[in-house]
Amino acid sequence: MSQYHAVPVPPMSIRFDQAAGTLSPEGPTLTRRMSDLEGLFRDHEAWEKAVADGDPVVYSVISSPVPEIDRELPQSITTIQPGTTGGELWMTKGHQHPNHQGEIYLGISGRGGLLMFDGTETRWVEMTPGTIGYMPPGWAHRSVNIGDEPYSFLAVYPGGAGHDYGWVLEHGMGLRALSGADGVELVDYVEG
Ligand code: S6P
Ligand code: ZN
Repeated sequence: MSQYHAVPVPPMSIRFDQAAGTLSPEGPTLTRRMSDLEGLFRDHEAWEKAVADGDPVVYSVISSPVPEIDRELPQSITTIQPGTTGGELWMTKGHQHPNHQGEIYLGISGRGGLLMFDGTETRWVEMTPGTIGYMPPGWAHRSVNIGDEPYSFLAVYPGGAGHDYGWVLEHGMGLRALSGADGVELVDYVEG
C-alpha cells in the first residue's frame, strides 16, 4: 500500500461536461475579468477603457478537487473568451512556477497559442483540439485565444509547483500576440 494512500483525495474519475463547462466532482473556480489583468496589455488606455466599459470576463479556470500540494497532480480547464484590447489578443496573466516543474496542456476546443519564455528565449506553440503543449521547468507560460470562439484547454501540473505572477510583470513574456491577417501576429514585447 502506498505511504500516501491516506492523503488527501482517493483514486477517482472526474467528468468534464464541455457544454456546461463543469467538472464533477469540482474544486475551486476562478473568474478573471479585465480589471484583474492590470499592467499586462501593451495599450494601457485601451485596457482602462475596457474596464470602464463593463469589465468583461476574459477567462475562467475550473479545477478538479485534487489540491495544489506537493506530490499531488491537480488539473484545471481554462476557457479564454475571444477578443482584443488595443489590438492584443485576449490572454491569461501568465506565470512562472517558482518551484520549477514541468506542466502539460491539452487543447480541447477553439484555437489558441501557448507562449513560453525562459527569460531569454521565447517559444510559441499553436494549440488546437488534441494538441499537447509541454512546458519544461523554468519556462513561464501564457495562453492566448487566437480564434473567434472560446478557447479551452486542460492543464495538468505538479501540485507543489506554485504560481509566480510577479515574474511576468517584471520580465515580460518575450513576445506579444496581436490580432493579425492570419489570426495572430507576434511582435516584440513592449512594456504595458
Ligand atoms: C497552472 C496552469 C493553468 C493556469 C490557467 C490560468 O499551472 O498553468 O491552470 O493557471 O490557465 O492562467 P494564469 O496565468 O492566470 O494562472
Ligand atoms: Zn502553470
